[in-house]
Amino acid sequence: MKIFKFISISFFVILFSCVDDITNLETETNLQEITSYTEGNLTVKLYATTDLFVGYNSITARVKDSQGNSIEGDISVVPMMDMMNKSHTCPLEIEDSVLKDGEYSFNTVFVMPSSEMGSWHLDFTINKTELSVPINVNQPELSRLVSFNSIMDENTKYFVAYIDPQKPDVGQNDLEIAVFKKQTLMDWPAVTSLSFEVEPWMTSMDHGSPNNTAPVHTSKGHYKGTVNFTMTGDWQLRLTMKEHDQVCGTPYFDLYFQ
Ligand SMILES: [Cu+2]
Repeated sequence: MKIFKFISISFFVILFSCVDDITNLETETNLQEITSYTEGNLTVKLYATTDLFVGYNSITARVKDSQGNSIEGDISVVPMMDMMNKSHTCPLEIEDSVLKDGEYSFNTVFVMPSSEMGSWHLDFTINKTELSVPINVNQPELSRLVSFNSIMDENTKYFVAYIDPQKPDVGQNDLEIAVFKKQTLMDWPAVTSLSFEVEPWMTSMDHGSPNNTAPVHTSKGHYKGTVNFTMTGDWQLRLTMKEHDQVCGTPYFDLYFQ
């Protein structure tokens, strides 16, 4: 969410300095163009800080008409994956349903990579016009999403997404994760009632670190805490996830920094 705010503020500042300078927009916000898609009179360009990946992604869409004018009005988005015998969506966070200066930002957690198994598209409805933008979702080298069935209830499938630290370093780091569950193929709500324990572990040297703060729920399935790394190298961020004080899973994320 921090990134989301940063991007929104950056856009606001830049829009007043140079309305249509995409080069500037990209350099000042670290955003890169992910894809550009035109259908009929509308062009949708998608921006993010990295290529889209399996995990928590913050995406900004810019919508223009064929003359290059920014589009205003209503907008909605649904991420969809078409697979052999089914289609499904994934967790989605939207703050608004209107375009501001032709822009619309949202967060989504892609739960699978694009592959022969299935392909992703973002289905926009812009002032009643429907537009399906094909996208590519990569599997990152270090996993940023862990999914598992609850130990407590086999029918509950959780998705734990890594958000922060984006750039881990020696010392105290802000820690943020977000948790969702798969209710149906089309419904992936945030899970707000969990508690956690955290233990960073250096596997190669077999030690942990002191002074960590377990992440607690802040809002909409986001949990924040702190993590303390005592040296550079390879760390495992080990979490113990609890429902009503009963362990329901032990997701972990591998980190590496020099
Ligand atoms: Cu899929």
